[in-house]
Amino acid sequence: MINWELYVITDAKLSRGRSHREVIQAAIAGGATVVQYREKETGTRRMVEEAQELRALCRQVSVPFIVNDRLDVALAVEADGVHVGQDDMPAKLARKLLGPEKILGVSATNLAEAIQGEKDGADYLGVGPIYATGTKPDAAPPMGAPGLAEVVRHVSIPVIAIGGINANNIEEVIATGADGAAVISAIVSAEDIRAMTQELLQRIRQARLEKRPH
Ligand code: TZP
Ligand code: MG
Repeated sequence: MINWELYVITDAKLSRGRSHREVIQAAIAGGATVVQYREKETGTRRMVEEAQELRALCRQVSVPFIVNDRLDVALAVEADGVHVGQDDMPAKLARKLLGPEKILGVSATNLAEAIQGEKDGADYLGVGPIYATGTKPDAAPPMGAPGLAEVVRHVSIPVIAIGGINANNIEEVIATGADGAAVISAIVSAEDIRAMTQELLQRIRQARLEKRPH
């Protein structure tokens, strides 16, 4: 069973000059439960090197390591899985190439995409953007917590919310019943990455406690 609570995604441009290693080490120290390597601008050779480094780091602490977009890189570094968006390798083909064991994540910007992703063999869905975000310029319009709650009600695989999530709204996100939150800027741009990760995780756990029927 994977703990999806706090899924941290890399972004070299937003990391204030800190290396992926430095960022992810601090995020893991703060309690990140899943790590995704996301790189849109680097050449393949460099991507493989960076992914290999993070792969090793995550393996040491048994944190699942997922590669964004690039199935080839994910396979090359023996990542735990790959995450594909609506313009990437189709989920069904990704599943076929990955085999049944590896983790397949699919992005969904609305309910129809979420339902389709589940049908196509996704192990989890990245659902969003929930709120406005500057991190992904081509992101779909934000669906808000109500849109997320609707997805949660209609799928049975884990739902990881993404987009504009920070310490001010993460409890609202988790209160929808989402299994976790995926965060880029609020963590990788934080002055103290470890402290911010700890704070987000603590807020997630608080929100889950409050949600539990008593
Ligand atoms: N997909 C939907 S929104 C988004 C992605 C990759 C960006 C999330 O970044 P941030 O900084 O946590 O808003
Ligand atoms: Mg993608």
